[in-house]
Amino acid sequence: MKFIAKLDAVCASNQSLLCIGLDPEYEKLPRFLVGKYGVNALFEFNKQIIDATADLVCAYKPNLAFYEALGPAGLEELQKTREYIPKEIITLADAKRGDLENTARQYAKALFEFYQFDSATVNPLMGYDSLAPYLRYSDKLIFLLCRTSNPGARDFQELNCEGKPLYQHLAESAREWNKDQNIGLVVGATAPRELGIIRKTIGNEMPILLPGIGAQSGDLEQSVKNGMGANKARLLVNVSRDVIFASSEKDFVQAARRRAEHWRARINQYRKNT
Ligand code: NUP
Repeated sequence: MKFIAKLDAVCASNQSLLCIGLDPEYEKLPRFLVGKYGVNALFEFNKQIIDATADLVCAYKPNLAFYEALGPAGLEELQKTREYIPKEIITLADAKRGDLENTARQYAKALFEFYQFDSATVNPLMGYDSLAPYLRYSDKLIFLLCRTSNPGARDFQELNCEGKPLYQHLAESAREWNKDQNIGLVVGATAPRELGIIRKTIGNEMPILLPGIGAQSGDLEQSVKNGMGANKARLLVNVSRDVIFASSEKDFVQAARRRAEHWRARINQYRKNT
């Protein structure tokens, strides 16, 4: 199934644009879980979060850093997590890869064939040939970093190049390269104005991954308004820490579900009112 069809189906069935970031920083995991499971607490934690929220989300986004930090044992936790995510829900590897063509082919193979993620984040700085290996997977999708949520996004992404900011050039190229509907963009909720410009540039079809809600204090209302595409969707609103670390006590699962319900409801309220 093509990525876009799977995304539309799950957004409709769960009535949700919420993507939960599975970033299980080892030091922040509930102590009682680590005491019982050791390194395997990563998967145990994710499993309980997934069980409690699978009806509230359109996607889960593990950021590979939190798994790689623990070496091979962490990668096993990543694999188990990917395999545990219900098959109708989008899986997104936040890996921000970007490299030469032959190297990129191996990254794509790892993410799409070995781990079998539906999508991944990719850094487009090295240009089209560095993206081509991922684009050969016509059922998968890559989200290109375009205007990121961090303060340093201004250092390069907003530089004026031939009369337009760099992020706009990126958005124009993404649109041009998107022959198989397998490109999306990453735009931070901390930059809702730029998000509006980017949505206008790419049109309504292309999905946008929107991180920066919750811990990074992005503007949800303006971002939903400016970022939605076709069917008031095609926007994946990521929240990681604010959901998964809502509590570090025995009630962490219930607390995570409450935060996920809160974000889904707010997103849907802004969708309705736009
Ligand atoms: O621009 C970006 N900003 C961002 O926060 C691109 C990203 N991929 N992310 C990732 O989204 C970040 O690395 C982390 O995995 C997640 C945001 O987490 P939180 O701030 O909601 O906890």
